[in-house]
Amino acid sequence: MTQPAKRLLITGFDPFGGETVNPSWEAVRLLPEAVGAYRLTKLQIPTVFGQAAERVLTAARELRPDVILCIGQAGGRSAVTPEVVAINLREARIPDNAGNQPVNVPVVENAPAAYFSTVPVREMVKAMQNAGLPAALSYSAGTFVCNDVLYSLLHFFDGTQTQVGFVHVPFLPEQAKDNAPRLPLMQIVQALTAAIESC
Ligand code: PCA
Repeated sequence: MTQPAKRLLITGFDPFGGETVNPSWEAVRLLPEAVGAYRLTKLQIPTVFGQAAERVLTAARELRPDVILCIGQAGGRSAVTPEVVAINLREARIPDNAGNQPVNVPVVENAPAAYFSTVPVREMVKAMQNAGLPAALSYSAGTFVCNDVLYSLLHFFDGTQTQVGFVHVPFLPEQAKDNAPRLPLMQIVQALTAAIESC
């Protein structure tokens, strides 16, 4: 078997907000080394404003990926949700893992208000649904570190061939309290696999 020719850099975050796991990294870890047309390079990034995007950019400079797909936890969501858009705003309800809690601060000074994701988000949703998994588009990545990473990368790679996307995933069953939505880890892994196959 020949190796897939295209390169995908895929990231997950460390736990934050008092959690002991982050389903994004747990799922990324379990993905195979190759999916569809892509050879995967996996990277765990810190839930820290600025630093997270810097880590991705450093890895991307070396790897020169065709696609960068960042995965993050969105507690309270019941579906796996590709993000349509990132906005130029940092506004944190809780501190990040370095204690930063910015309010009304731009991600990048004097830059556009928003960028659309450059991966095929609608095809990704369809592929996940066809695989029998809960998936939907999301029109807000929030204003915390996940949006920060997506905005920073879309700004940096704007006008280049490198495609950038972000997918939020639900809590794992062991994280979800009371009736909070949850999704078993293997279903998150299957959903991400289907999403990558459609990129
Ligand atoms: N989710 C957070 C940051 C890290 C993560 O996994 C967010 O949605 O911004």
